[in-house]
Amino acid sequence: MATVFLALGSNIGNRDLNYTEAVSMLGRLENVKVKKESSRYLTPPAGGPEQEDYLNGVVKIETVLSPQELLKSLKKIERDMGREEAAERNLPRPIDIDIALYGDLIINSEDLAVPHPRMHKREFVLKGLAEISPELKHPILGRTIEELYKECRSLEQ
Ligand code: PH2
Ligand code: MG
Ligand code: MG
Repeated sequence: MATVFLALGSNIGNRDLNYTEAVSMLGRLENVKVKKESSRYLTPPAGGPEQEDYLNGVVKIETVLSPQELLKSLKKIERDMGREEAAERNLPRPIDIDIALYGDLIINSEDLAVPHPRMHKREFVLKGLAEISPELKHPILGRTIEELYKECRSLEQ
């Protein structure tokens, strides 16, 4: 059984409703248990064209699915919720579900990088993670989420 932290974001349509729907779809996945949810917060878009603010947050799950199996299920939820195959990165979307951390696994395959390669620089991921699990250590950087969050915040000010 692995503990996994998912970073969610919505910036099209009714963002809160999209987010709620995604969490309930996660909960209906076989072999996935939703354990905890951070608060949800609005954040300005990082990268990409001009677009709406994102509603972001973090969800902690437990699963026996492998990282690849989990990724497949997450992509299916994104598609089922109307996300289209994008030619470009960082386009607006009804829901984005990224694997931020999968236990302390380090994965660098063609379609999946875990820990999420930019999570330690993204306040919109660290904020939710710090709420749920401040003591958790980043498996590559060896630093706690709380440290990374504080550093990220101080760099932005
Ligand atoms: N996701 C992105 C790109 N930019 N900006 C914010 N604020 N929130 C996101 O979830 C986000 C983003 C790519 O997945
Ligand atoms: Mg993303
Ligand atoms: Mg994604």
